[in-house]
Amino acid sequence: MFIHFGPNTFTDKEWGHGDEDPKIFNPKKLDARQWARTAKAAGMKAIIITAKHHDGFCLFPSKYSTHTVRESAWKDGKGDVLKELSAACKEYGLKFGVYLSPWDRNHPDYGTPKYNDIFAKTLNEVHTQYGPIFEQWFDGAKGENEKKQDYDFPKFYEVVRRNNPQAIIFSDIGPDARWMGNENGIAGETNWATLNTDGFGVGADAPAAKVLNTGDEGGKYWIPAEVDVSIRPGWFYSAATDDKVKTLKELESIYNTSVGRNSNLLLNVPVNRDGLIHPADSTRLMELRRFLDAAYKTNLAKGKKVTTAPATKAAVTSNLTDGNTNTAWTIDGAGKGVDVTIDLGKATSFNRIVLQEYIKLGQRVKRFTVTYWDGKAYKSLGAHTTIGHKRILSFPTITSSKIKITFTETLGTNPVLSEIGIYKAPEL
Ligand code: FUL
Ligand code: CA
Repeated sequence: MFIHFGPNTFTDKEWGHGDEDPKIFNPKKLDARQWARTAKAAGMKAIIITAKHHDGFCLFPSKYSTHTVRESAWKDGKGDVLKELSAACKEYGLKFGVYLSPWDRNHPDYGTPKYNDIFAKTLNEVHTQYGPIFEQWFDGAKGENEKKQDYDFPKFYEVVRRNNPQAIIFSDIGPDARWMGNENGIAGETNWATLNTDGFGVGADAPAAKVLNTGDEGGKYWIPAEVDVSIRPGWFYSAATDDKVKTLKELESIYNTSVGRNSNLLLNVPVNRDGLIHPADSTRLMELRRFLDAAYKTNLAKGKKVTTAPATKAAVTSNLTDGNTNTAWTIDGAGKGVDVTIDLGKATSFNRIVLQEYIKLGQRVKRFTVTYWDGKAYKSLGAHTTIGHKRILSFPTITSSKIKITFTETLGTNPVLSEIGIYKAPEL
């Protein structure tokens, strides 16, 4: 879960100017355990919070700023949101991550060479006091006609690597996870986990959004996409959007275009002025959880017979439907025109097919088609492109006893798949 929270929550702004009175920050009922409990119940694995957004306000009492919780009215300046949230994440078995915006509209040194050092020190505070931190989120945004600042990203990365070597570093271009190019939750139908980043930077220097959306086929670096999107129209809470929380149908669609397109989903659920997640959001999250549990409870392909043409050994083909992502199937050659047929044994209704590459060996499938046996002939379920870690195909319910996946092109090497699942999700 992504959480946007700060002075903007109290001013109904998306981008604060940095000159807001810090006293306005006063979430009297703040309960980080409620956030963690909600995230956990929704099935999420981690929380990433805006430790510092563009307005420069720090949700922790940073030594390097005078615009922090310490200067706020909350808990008479003695509060520390990061401390409470990192403890709550530990309690609920969630990973804890932080967003720090390099663009800072409050700090007096922003726009001078001194700022890079200040930012590195601020990062260091966060990474030494609130860890372990599983992901460092660097935002690439900056308004027009703002002060110029050349960021020293190598210096920032060094702080993260030194303190939390396991942490994923996210920015427009990684180095570990990349922005997916839009804020609507829609990764490319073609989505390579690889990207060419030599000569590129974050923000204005990033590759075109279209490229971030699809990755680069055969790209030099492994930088999978992460999909950040808000459950509301804005990133920050506003009472004006209480009735605009995305519907279950919209959220399921986002799930399919993010998780189902070789990405991780980072769904933003903003905290309100009380310091709580609003019931409109938590209710929707629970609906989504219930839906996903129902949709993916029964894998109709599990244990079902698989044949391939050309043939592969039964012991290997059965790996495709054993429900275990650590066992895989492959076939010699470039995988052109290889058919994989799953025999369900009887006419069965379904509306989702989930394909997974054995991602430890990279991403290889470039094109594949899906057909299903309607009792007389094979009918098309479309021609598709990449698979990656997970590809979800969603379509109106059909009834069939057999599906056939045909690999039509790979990156010049054998396809390696760990699972093919078939499901019947509730209709929305
Ligand atoms: C953007 C920011 O400008 C938004 O305010 C928000 O934080 C979003 C996740 O990233 O670049
Ligand atoms: Ca398997």
